[in-house]
Amino acid sequence: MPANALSQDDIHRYREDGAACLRSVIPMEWIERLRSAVDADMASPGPMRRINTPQGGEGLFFVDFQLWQRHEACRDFVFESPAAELAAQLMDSREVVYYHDHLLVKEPHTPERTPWHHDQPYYPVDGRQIVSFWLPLDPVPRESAVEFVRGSHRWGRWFRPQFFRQGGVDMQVEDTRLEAMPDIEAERSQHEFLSWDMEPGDLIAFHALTVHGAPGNRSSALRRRAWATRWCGEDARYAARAGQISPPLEGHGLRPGDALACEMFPRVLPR
Ligand SMILES: O=C(O)CCC(=O)C(=O)O
Repeated sequence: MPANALSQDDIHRYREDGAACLRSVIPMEWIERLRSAVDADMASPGPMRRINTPQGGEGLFFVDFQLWQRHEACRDFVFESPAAELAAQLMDSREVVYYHDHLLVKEPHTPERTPWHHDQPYYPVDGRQIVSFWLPLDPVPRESAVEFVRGSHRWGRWFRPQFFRQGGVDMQVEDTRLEAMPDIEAERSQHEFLSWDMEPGDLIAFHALTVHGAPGNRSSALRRRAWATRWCGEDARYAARAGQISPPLEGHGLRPGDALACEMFPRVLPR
């Protein structure tokens, strides 16, 4: 059995439900290094940083991308932590390519929700082997945790991506597959939802088509720093998308149909 072996139940939950909380899979040394990197990033953000709190609003909903390119701890996490091996098992892929990362910080007293969405329509990537790891660096009680619509990655539907800034502005994308996101709040009784109380060291693995959203952080004391990393398997291919993508990663030189591995999207496994 490989080091960092997941249970069959965890793997089954991820594949069936589209989201699974993996307990105590990331050692605390990583969490401590990542906390320092995240705080350094917030003090000196990258070029794609976004503030999703309206000017003068309470709290702070801070978003940034590609920390692995600027912070050693994040880069080391990609290449040396247990994460890639977890991704390989969940996706049932020998190869793992690191696609990108996304920092989402909600400071205490931040009312802004993360709108309901799923991730793949934001990406110029086709394929079923795309897993995200939502890694909280602070304890996260369920009332400020991300919620997932159980099984929605198997609906066979693609929903129009929206920017997270409140008001939900649609991104400009031309794709006949895309439909408007249903009003998940109004449909609550029709779905089953998954969410968890989490401690540092736990992570949520979720499929790129699983519908999810998150409340604000109403806590008066607890920060909610979460670093989401995105990993692809053998079947992922670069895809042409007409219009906006997020994050807007360009300059990789890929053409539609290409396997992803390149300098911007490094192959992490096999090592
Ligand atoms: O942290 C959040 O509020 C949402 C996370 C999310 O949407 C994602 O990682 O795709």
